[in-house]
Amino acid sequence: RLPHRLYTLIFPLDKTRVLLGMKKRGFGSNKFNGFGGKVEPNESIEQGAIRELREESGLCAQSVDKCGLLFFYFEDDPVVMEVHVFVTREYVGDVQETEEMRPQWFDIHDMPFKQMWADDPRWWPYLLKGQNFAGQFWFKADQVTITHEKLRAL
Ligand code: 6U4
Ligand code: NA
Ligand code: NA
Repeated sequence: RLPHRLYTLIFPLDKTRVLLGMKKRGFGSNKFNGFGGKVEPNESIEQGAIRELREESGLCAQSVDKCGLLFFYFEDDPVVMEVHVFVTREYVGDVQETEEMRPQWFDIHDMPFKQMWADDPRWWPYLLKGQNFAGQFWFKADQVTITHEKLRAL
């Protein structure tokens, strides 16, 4: 079994919109995405999602809902990214730009998929329907091309 590394990915929602962040540096830079990062050794996965959201957007989530589990394989990297996906509808605080992310609200039905990871349009419909999902995506080293995928509702 390949080594896995734990990550979170969290999407703040209101009635019609989702808050995404333009990633300004590091892995996935110049893409819009939810907020998230590596889970630290001293925290639960849920705590990691809440912490990353606060660090990257300024929002403090008061509750989160698990919605998906994604595994990403890159042809040049033996470490599998295990990404736990959440939504939150209850949060306080003011949205602020950070060193890592420039936040922007988008209509949930008009997503900037051309500027997002290539897997996102595949599972976003499940998230919108409130249908939990699990997926595996195999990427080429270019981090753009998906060579193989498995995706199902849970
Ligand atoms: P550092 O700079 O080490 O603190 P950290 O914020 O912990 O980084 P980061 O930002 O590199 O971690 O985490 C990657 C983020 O990108 C996680 O939220 C998961 C997300 N992600 C990675 N591959 C993805 C993909 N194919 N599709 C997607 N999100 C992905 O939608
Ligand atoms: Na991050
Ligand atoms: Na981090």
